[in-house]
Amino acid sequence: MKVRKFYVQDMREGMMRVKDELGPDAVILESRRVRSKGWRGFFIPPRMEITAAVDNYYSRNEAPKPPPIQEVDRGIREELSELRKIVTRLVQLEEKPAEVSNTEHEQLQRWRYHLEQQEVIPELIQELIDEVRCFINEDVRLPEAVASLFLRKSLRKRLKTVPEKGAAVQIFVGPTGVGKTTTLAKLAARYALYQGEHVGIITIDHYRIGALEQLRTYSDITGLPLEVVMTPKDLRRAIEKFSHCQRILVDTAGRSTLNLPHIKELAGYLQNLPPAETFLVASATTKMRDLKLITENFRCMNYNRLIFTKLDETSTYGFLLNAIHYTGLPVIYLTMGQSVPDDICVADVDKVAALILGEEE
Ligand SMILES: Nc1nc2c(ncn2[C@@H]2O[C@H](COP(=O)(O)OP(=O)(O)OP(=O)(O)O)[C@@H](O)[C@H]2O)c(=O)[nH]1
Ligand SMILES: [Mg+2]
Repeated sequence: MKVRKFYVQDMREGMMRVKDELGPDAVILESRRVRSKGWRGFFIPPRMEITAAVDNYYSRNEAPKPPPIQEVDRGIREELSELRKIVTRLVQLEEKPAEVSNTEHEQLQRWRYHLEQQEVIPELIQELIDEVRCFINEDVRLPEAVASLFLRKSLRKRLKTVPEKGAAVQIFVGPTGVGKTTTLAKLAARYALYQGEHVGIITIDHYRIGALEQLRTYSDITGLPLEVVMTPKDLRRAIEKFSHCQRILVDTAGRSTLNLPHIKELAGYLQNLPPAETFLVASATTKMRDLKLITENFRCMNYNRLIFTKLDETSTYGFLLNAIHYTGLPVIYLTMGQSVPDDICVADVDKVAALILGEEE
């Protein structure tokens, strides 16, 4: 600390000198009026004595010394070594996805748990977690909102949907009671009422009591023509008959997933038809293991799109991802209620991802 006394006329001059000579950090410790010593003191007015002090004082010629060059060098070397460690770690993570360990990052653990609750199959959960593990680790902490973008991105990459453009002939196949006829009625109304298309309906369901009445009721309400066919030949003829329609919707009888002969018999109807969109209709309430069986056993129907019904009856949505994974096919429609024609929407990747991530209200 440096302490100095200043003799000045008044406080204003004193302050200026203190700041000027000791710098802006100086503080005034004491100020008082004093007379000059000797006989002159009687003839001139008393002056002001100011005592001021400052810490870390350097005179103008005495600037603080820069740290020695070796010290700067050491600092840079330490920072470089730290950077090298981070780069090496990132490269390792990139090359080899880490195995699941007991010390899995807490954020990854939460996502794993969430995906399990959504009944995503274990192999897909592992793929997703391994993929995002590169970005989420103990060294690099990201805010939850940013980190979850990586999971969303990985999820989106695995989801497939398709725009509603639609072929002229659309066929609905799938297990019993999943909502094939109801979905057909919803789409028939949508095409005819909202898009102003000419629509013809054909059914080859003459097995179940009441099936025909159900479809006839929809046909009467909407005024759309209905054809009932008994043989594969009849079906081709009916399609021919509706050739003036922009849309021909074909309902089929629900078949038990385990009854392969029945499924194959139905597949026989679908040979030699004009190019068609064939929808595999499945309920969101289907057990995970059964879903795989359905996708396999109905393969002989050559379905090329997926429709999921009864989303209003579940709160787990992993099946959407699982079904796309099992089949490699896109989901086109989702239905979420019994109301015709309202309870249906075109599936889109963001919506499906939001459902699986639990972000959809
Ligand atoms: N909650 C709910 N129920 C639905 C949905 N879609 C259809 N249903 C109901 O599911 C039941 C069966 O529907 P259908 O359309 O007859 O099913 P299907 O697949 O044609 O049945 P089969 O022809 O016997 O194989 C009916 O009670 C429908 O109202 C949906 O999205 N949500
Ligand atoms: Mg039906």
